[in-house]
Amino acid sequence: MVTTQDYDSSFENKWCPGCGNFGILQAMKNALVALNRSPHEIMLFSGIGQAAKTPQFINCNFFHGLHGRALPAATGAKTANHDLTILVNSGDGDCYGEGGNHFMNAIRRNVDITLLVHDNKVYGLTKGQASPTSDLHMITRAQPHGVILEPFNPLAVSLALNAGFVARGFAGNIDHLSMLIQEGVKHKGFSLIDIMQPCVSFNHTNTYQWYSERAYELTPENHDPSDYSGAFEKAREWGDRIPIGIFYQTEKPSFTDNIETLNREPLVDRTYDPDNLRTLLKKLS
Ligand SMILES: Cc1ncc(C[n+]2csc(CCOP(=O)(O)OP(=O)(O)O)c2C)c(N)n1
Ligand code: SF4
Repeated sequence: MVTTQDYDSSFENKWCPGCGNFGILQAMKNALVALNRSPHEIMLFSGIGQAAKTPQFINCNFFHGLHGRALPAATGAKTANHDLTILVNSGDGDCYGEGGNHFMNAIRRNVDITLLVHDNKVYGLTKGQASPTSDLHMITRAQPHGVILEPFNPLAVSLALNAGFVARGFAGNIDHLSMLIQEGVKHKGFSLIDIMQPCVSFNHTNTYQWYSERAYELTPENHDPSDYSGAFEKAREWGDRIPIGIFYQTEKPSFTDNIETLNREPLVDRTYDPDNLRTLLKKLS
């Protein structure tokens, strides 16, 4: 029987007290326990940033790579060992800015991984510059006259790219977020969970109170997750009311299903005969 203690790590945590990342960390642990997955079955990937430090605080396999580059590394690992349950922790800057190209192409490949974007709408680690999801006119230390760029809408973009699982959670609603993570992990194919994450040090607009006053849950009464057009409508809703939950879900073959040589036992479990490689290299020389 797996417990949350199995996932406790001994690394010292330096996140600011009250940071939304703590809620996401707890929701992840709760979800993995509810799924009854053991730490050795899980691998986490991240790039750079406060969000990207998350894998250090969970006791399981992890790979901490370059800024914006978690998804290609995760794709490689899933390709080599599709028995692993892979989750990616990324910031809004890391994923939609520096890693924007990888974000789009991971969706197109439909790699069977769960992407958690800790969306605090600022660059937290580098002390509060605007990020791709910062709201228009938001004032930051580096944008004292307000942000002049239109915000990136990750849910609408992933829907446009035909992502099979598109969801939004809130770091202040741990049980709901844990449910979303469980559904994302169970979904076969790429899953995006964009998470509203208060940054108590550098984002004084989108606070816990601000989100709590606006967030409402998608339920079977107000939304059907198989309704593609309805999902777009919900993805564009941002203001006095902000939906959280599963916006869209549809199953289709994943990246490893689509490649015949990968569509059996994982590559890591296969035996390797160096003579085959020598023969191939001879043929090519
Ligand atoms: C290629 C590259 N560009 C810029 C940086 C500097 N840098 C490190 S963390 C960071 C911001 C991270 O913000 P975000 O991804 O939103 O995560 P958060 O810290 O808010 O969780 C930046 C710009 C870097 N390390 N590498
Ligand atoms: S700067 Fe913001 S994102 Fe980083 S640990 Fe502090 S509250 Fe969290």
